[in-house]
Amino acid sequence: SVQPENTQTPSPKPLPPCPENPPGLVGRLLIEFSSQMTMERVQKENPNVTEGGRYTPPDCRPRWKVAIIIPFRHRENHLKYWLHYLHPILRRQKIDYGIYIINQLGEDTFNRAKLLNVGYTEALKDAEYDCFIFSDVDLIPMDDRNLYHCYDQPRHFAIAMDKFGFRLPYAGYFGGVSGLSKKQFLKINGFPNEYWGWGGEDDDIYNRITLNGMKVSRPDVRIGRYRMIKHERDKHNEPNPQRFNKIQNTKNTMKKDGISSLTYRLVQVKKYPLYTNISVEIGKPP
Ligand code: UD2
Ligand code: MN
Repeated sequence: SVQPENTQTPSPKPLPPCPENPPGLVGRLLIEFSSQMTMERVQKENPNVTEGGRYTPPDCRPRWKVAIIIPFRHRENHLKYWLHYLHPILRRQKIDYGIYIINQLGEDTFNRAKLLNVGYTEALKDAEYDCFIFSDVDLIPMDDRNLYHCYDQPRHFAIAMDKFGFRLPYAGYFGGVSGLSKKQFLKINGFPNEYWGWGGEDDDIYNRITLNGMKVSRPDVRIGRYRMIKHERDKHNEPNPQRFNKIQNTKNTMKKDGISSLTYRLVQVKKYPLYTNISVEIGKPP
């Protein structure tokens, strides 16, 4: 008689958890912006990234599912460098991640923190992320030991930037690149929506963290080094004259202004090979 064929597919071998210190890291990196960059080149360099800028390590079970959120308008050239440098770094770090570019439509005043709230919301519609890293499009880490995942406390990654002489500019500085777990983000009601124009929103976020009984965690100063691509102040992102007043009032404003009060109009979600672009209308200052 004929043996019935075994049609069951064998269940895949469970992968080991990804190592806490990934062995493929290289440490200090050479970062420069003088050679010209094209998206075609960056795509060729990163064949393992899947549509929408998603990646998961093939050989281990990642500890975090990380959404990387980038506030954006008219910075296409910076984005190419960011993708060129970050995809390989994140791959070596053995992180499960997705890249989300949050593009503010129109020419009204820029609002970085509100775009970051939009990114949090939209990324969660795409996958079950438990960690959110918020990065300027022009900031490149100079050391891949600066691990892009979440920590026991809200994380500030960009602590030693070239433009500040590789030092923290002040103790409560939280700008550039930061990361919060979903739980930490919700605990502070997300970020403020009411900072239009340049400045202050990062200090408000710092206040939210400390006022909610958390403290900021940071890498070693030799590792948390960054280069910022040199740029002029953008149009429609003038310094916000209200910022000094507003950061005095975080305690009163944070409960009502945040992820709980976020409104916006989603116009388009488009998955490119190396990132997901989310175009939104977020209104204008009152
Ligand atoms: C600093 C902080 C930044 C933020 C900002 C004040 C550093 C390195 N970063 O950045 O985190 O707190 O001050 O708001 O100190 N953007 C666009 N298009 C625009 C305007 C801004 O894409 O027209 C995005 C882009 O991702 C940019 C980010 O917003 O990197 C911050 O704006 P910036 O680079 O002009 O401000 P900067 O370098 O002073
Ligand atoms: Mn910048």
